[in-house]
Amino acid sequence: MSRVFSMIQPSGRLGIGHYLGAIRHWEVLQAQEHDCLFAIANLHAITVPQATAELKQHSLDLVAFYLACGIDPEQTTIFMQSDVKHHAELAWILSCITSLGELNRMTQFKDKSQNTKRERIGAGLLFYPALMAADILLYQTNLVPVGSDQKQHIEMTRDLAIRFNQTFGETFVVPEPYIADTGSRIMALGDPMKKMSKSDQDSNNYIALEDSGRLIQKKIMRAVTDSLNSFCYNPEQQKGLANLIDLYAACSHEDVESIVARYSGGGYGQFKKDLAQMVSGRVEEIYANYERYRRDTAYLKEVLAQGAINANGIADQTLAVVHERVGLLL
Ligand code: AQP
Repeated sequence: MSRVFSMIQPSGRLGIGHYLGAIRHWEVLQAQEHDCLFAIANLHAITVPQATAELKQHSLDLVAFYLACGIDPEQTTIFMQSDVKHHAELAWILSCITSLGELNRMTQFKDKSQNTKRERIGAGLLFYPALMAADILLYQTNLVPVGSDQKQHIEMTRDLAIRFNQTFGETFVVPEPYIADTGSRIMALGDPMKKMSKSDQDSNNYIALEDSGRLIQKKIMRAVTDSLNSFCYNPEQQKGLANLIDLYAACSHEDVESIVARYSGGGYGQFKKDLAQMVSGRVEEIYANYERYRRDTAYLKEVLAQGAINANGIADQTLAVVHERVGLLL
């Protein structure tokens, strides 16, 4: 049985990208009876400014969405990152064996800091990958199911685990990324050059799991394609269409070739209509479950309390070994 760990930031409204890139794989791994831990990454969320009340709301929303997507607290540990203090402590220890050069090379850091003056960029944003490495290594994780944007961070986590083990003695399991072939990078509907993100200022760029069927239909019908009017999968020249085909493939579990074979020869309109219907069907199903769970705040807090007990139990053991290895104990 492998240990599986992943998390999502409560930094906005959850979108179809998070579901297809991450959560639906969590459910599959849970069904395969792996030992799964899925967290709410609230310490990561504050690497960029968050409004206090919204952060609290989004954190509970996310728990309800995990449950709505089929993550079962009877089988899986669901917890709030800040409820396990060891994340911050291990992040500090790992940051001491991380170079500034490595941190500066991270593309997520470059993307998120590019429009901010250097003196105003929070150090937490730069140290994000050290915290992420701590999150994963604390639980002796074997597999990390994520979207492809997180690949570089997982590689750095592996490097840090290997470096720590070589310096201080065998301590951490070196984790493997689990990145699916389809749906691991859903792009913005209005700008297929950038990833679909929950913090996008333009809500037409993403499909939120809270969007109504009508709104989803409107967004997909307006999604950027091209004027070639040739239905084929060509991510180089027809990025917008390729993104919608990826979305279709991930939602339907169908391969790209058979989707292209079905729609080739026709325009994009019917394809977009069918895609909208499929996406809205899945989103509405999740949202109906979500509403049911979200009404019961006491239950959500109970799930988190139990999750914190389980997670702290594992984290205690790892951190005790880390202290011993580094020499933080007398
Ligand atoms: N567009 C996407 N396609 C596929 N997978 C995605 N993920 C995020 N966006 C897509 C995956 O979802 C998991 C959780 O992501 P996160 O919220 O912790 O961080 P993020 O990747 O930075 O997501 P956002 O929406 O872009 O957040 P903001 O806007 O707050 O920065 C990860 O596994 C991620 O790969």
